[in-house]
Amino acid sequence: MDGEKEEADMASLEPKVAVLMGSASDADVMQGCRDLLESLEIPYEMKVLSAHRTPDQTREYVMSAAAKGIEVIIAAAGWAAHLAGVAAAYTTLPVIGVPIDSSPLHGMDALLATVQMPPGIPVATMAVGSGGARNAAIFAAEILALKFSPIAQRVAAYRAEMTRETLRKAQDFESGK
Ligand code: RP5
Repeated sequence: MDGEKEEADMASLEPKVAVLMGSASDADVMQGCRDLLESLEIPYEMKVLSAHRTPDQTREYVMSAAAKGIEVIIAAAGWAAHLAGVAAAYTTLPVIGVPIDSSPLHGMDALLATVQMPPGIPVATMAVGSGGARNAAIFAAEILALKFSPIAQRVAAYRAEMTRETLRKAQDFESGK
């Protein structure tokens, strides 16, 4: 993409990432995902859609996502978490899955349901819970960074800051502060 078009595209407020959650009750776990998308200045929209409870609406949303400018889908769900897999079935956009630890099995059920996709329909599955939610935002940013250089710069800056912060904490610990 040439520089001018890239800038114009980035300036648009149209969402580039869709964050789907199986229930509004997943919102707290997904807060870190939202925070990071915002700090990386990535336009996104959130939708509560369930593979099991609102399958028609889920299908309709995912099938129309690419046409309205969505480039990456993040899908978070708990229990028998089929949301990411169902989303991946209805689009060739990259789908990032976040298994939510909302069930009595603490997310092990959601992890297996999200990661164990049959050959041909991949879901890029993150860690269970809030750590995975944060990584989903970073992974989405890394995908978009291939196309939008301002996002690539922000991802690199985020990584550099994390390294600085980690070294600072290590130094404090090692010097007994
Ligand atoms: C899943 O069931 C949702 O993703 C959520 O993690 C879990 C519980 O949903 P609620 O019963 O709280 O709506 O589909």
